Amino acid sequence: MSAQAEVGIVMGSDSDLPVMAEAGAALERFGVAYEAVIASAHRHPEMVARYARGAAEAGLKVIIAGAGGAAHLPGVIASLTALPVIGVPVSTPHLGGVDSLLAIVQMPRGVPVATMAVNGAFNAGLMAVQILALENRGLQEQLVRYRREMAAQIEEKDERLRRVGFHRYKAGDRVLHPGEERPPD
Ligand code: AIR
Repeated sequence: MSAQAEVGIVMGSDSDLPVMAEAGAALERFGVAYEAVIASAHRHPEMVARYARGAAEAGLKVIIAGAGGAAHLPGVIASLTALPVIGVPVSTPHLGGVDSLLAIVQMPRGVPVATMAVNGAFNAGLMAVQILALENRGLQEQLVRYRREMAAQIEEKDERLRRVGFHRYKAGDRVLHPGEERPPD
């Protein structure tokens, strides 16, 4: 039997999946059980309402909601549950996700949504872990290790840059200018 989900990842469409899967990846990294749901605030508002109203009783502790365009999903969910809601603005072809960002971030006083960067689903997962870690020592320790690993990576990159020099530093870490050849290692 799979573990009781602590985090619900809700998305407005299956087209949001490639972005929202990153939230799942972050939760998996920390061993947090989650469920993923497709439920559009506009195309199936009843389903969204049912899910949000039943979320706390179902054992969820945090909801991550991602949508693009007129992205009302996180706000609507936040209006129907007292669980913390983390919003992920998903990028869009016409307006690049600024539309999603503004739709999610400008919540009225009284109904907050913790809004991430455009396509910031990985950070949404991390934020959920940080919330759960308030009551979970094991997660706190994992978060400390995660930060240490990040810092160690930066030190490694810095060391490599100093060693090989500005022009030979590569390994996919630096974006080449158009027409620029990658120098040999
Ligand atoms: N969306 C779905 N219902 C309401 C909204 N705002 C969003 C989805 C997706 C975008 O519309 O979250 O980012 C396009 O959806 P689709 O299904 O047309 O690809």
